[in-house]
Amino acid sequence: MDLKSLRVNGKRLQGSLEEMAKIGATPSGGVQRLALSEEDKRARDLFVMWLKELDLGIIIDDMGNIFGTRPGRDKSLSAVMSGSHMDSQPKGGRFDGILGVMGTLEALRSLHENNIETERPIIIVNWTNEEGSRFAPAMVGSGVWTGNLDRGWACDRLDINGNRFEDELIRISYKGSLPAGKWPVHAYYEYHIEQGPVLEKEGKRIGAPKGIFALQWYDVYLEGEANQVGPTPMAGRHDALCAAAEMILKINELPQRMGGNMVATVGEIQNYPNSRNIIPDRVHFTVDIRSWDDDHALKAWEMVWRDFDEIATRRGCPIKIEETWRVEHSPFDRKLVHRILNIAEELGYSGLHMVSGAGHDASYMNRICPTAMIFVPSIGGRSHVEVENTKWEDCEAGANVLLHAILQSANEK
Ligand code: HGY
Ligand code: MN
Ligand code: MN
Repeated sequence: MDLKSLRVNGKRLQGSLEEMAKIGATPSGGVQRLALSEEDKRARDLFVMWLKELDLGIIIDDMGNIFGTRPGRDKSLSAVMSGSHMDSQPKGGRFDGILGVMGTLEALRSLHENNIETERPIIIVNWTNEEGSRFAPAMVGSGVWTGNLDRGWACDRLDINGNRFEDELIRISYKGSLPAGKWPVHAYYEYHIEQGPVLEKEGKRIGAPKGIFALQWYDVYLEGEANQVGPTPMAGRHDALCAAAEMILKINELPQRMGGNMVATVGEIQNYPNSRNIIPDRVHFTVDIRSWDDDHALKAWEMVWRDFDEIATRRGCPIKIEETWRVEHSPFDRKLVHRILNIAEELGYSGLHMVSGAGHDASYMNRICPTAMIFVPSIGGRSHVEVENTKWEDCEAGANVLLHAILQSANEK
């Protein structure tokens, strides 16, 4: 068969995505498939069933990462890997992460039904807890597998209800016996929605990010003094929520103060005791700072930390800060990035060289092997929301680019 004419089955890909979107479906058309939840388990079970239909070897490691292995003609050659994640945000979309897993599955289904053998083995992967929403930080499965996160530390991570990561993994029966740890990888591709407005604005169908921003996550804890709101004068209060409010605005102003290509967000906050007639005495909030330039992001944090210290002192609210996660920026493999742009052109799709502001498991894979990503447009640039959407024809186009990128890498010596 002329491999160049090979294409995925767009309808079958759509069917798989629609099937997965039923798992954890929310009333407004999104999904809730939090890492290691019942919904995550059901998606994993369905994924493993689909892998078995393709006679793939199944590996589940002790971080719950699921691998499907397809042998190549030359067993001595290292594998080409491709995949993403199936866990979602609390009110997430039907494409984030799952598109990359289903896109790789569709590529493997296309190879399988056409009896196409490759020189190299091909491995599909579903990484555990990419989102980091239930269990911070993000990318825990790939982080441990690539040796960038400590297994014990990861296993002890707690969700907001005090559930422990490893206990939840055992509860959903996805703690495999094989210790998560990297093996030689020839190339890693991750297919993903852009999660931003650029491709749609530029009218391009395929994005080839040159890399991913540096990501920094901090957890800030403030202590104040609770009291009855009525008799307590304003002067002398130690209101933890007011201290947090000043700090949150400092985060929002940070990119403008720092200049350059940066974003900074406070996305999560807990306020205690959270009663309308008690002055708050404990607040926890998260900080997410991203920039293409690692030093720029670090300098930003140093500057805003000084502001926090001044606010905490002035308001008499002792502060504790944890650096929860830091991933340096990832410049992807230039050869693979250009391969993706060339394939897009050969297949008649417009392409765009860009950057990724969203974090992906590819950040960690990029540290151990040549890595590149394939993006398709997010309608309205929206993601991590229930209205997240991508045109089916774009899903199919991205999967075709992925299929040929995998094929080219799997047939090179
Ligand atoms: O945070 C991110 O960008 C990804 O969704 N984990
Ligand atoms: Mn994702
Ligand atoms: Mn995400």
